[in-house]
Amino acid sequence: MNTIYAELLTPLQQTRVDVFEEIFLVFLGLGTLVGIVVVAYTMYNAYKYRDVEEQAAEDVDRPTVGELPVGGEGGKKLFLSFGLSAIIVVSLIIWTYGMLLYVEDGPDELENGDNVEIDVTASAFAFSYDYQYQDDEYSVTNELIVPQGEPVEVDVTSSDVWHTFGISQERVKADAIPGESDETWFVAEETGQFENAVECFELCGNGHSSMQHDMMVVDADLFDAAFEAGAVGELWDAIEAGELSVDSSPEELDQHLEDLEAEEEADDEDDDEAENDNDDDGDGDDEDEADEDDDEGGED
Ligand SMILES: [Cu+2]
Repeated sequence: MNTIYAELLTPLQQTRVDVFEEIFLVFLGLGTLVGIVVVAYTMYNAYKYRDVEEQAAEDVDRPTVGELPVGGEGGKKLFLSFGLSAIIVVSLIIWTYGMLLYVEDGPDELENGDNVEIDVTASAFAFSYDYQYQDDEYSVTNELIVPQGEPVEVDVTSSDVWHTFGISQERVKADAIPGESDETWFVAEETGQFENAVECFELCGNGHSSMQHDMMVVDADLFDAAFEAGAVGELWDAIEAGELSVDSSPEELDQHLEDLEAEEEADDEDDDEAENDNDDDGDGDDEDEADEDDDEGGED
């Protein structure tokens, strides 16, 4: 049963956002259609059976008070309307159930296990993230960075009271309960820096309203490169400082990391020089150099 759904529906759906949008549009469309039919039929009958003086009462077969309507054409109309409604409602239930099974299980890629996995631990009043990806690990607090277009698996728990981890724009919400883990997934479709995209949705204490932080969705190759280089934190800082963008290439990241290293070395050298200067008698050096310059000038 499950595989039939998967085969029928997989090409149509990728992200949670797509799924919920599709469900919303189908329900809106059908609801509008049914509404139009019902209102139009009501208007038609209101007009057809309007009160007209000239019309002889015998011409029209009106039901009278206390009489049960027998229905048009020997119950055909009744059967048709019930039948159609049943078909619409039952197919909606089956279709929506299939869609929601997909939301529960996630895309097939999640079963391969080569996707990004993040253990989220909520605590008053912050979210900490422990990434596992390509045999590497990375931990950070209040900074969520994910690759674009790749399924991300999250495993949510709490270290103190009840919280709820949520990203509205990705249609993600998972309860964070101490001692329990709540699994969910999402695929971020667009790169970008999203202000306060991650929020707590469970009133958890006096810091609850400030329990939110930014999210970055970066190019998948850039994310891989940063993870491989063990420089996810550096990537976040560089994007925040405007030195790199969410769509930068892995080469640009490499260049940035080299620049950082060079800067660090330069800083170290500066520090060494400063230490040397402190050791020397600074004033004496300066006077000597000035004298030498004067001497040279005199010779010319
Ligand atoms: Cu909260």
